[in-house]
Amino acid sequence: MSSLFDLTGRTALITGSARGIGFSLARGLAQAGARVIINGTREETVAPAVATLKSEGFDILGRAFDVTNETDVAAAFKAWDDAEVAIDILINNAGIQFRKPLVELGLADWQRVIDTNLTSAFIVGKEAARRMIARGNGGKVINIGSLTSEGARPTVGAYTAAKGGIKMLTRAMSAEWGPFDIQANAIGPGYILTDMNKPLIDDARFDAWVKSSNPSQRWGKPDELAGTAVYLASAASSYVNGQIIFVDGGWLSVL
Ligand code: GCO
Repeated sequence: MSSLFDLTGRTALITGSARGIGFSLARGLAQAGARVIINGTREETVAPAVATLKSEGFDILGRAFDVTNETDVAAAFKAWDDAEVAIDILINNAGIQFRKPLVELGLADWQRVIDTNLTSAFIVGKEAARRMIARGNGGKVINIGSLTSEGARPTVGAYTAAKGGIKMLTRAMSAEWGPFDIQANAIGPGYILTDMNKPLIDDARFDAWVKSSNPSQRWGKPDELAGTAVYLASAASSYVNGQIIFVDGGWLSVL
């Protein structure tokens, strides 16, 4: 059974993995045997993340590029083609948050959130899937959703629209790529202790709301998402497709 979860011999690209949830997923997949490619927008953040995981004995590559820029993404995949680095697992994790009421939200800020949180999954997913299909060995695509893939709260409208789109893009990917033995699924994290959520964690009222809204009565930790990512990246989920698995302490299961 344990070999079902073994990622030895696989290469995983995780976007937005220089810190936060993405970095925890990178460590988790590396612990399961994968070679992992760290991505971020800046070399100054990618390099230390690569060094940290390498110092822990893992097989790590890194590349700084903008996942919202089609030219940058194509150049990254060309470089991996030339180096004969075949990506078997893609985790579309890159994301930003921008909290403002919709009536005050500027179009540029709306577009930036949609581009980073949703469009990047299309741009990077397309490049990865083309190669997985051409190689004929199947593959795994894991998109990072959110509680806001299912429900909304005020002031995070662009993020919510993007994360709702992630749920349906995941299903579209499964519909088109399933015949090539590529499983596309999503993970829906609950409220997780990350830098992005620090303003919320530090807000006593919001903190109390999070703790009272899920049966686990606490915030999740980034490392608590790694097991689900390894499962979806491995042979253990070979007949799981188009799903979103919520790792939310039970938030969406209770009234
Ligand atoms: C917010 C948070 C959430 C969480 C997460 C919940 O402002 O409400 O940023 O969006 O990050 O997505 O699942």
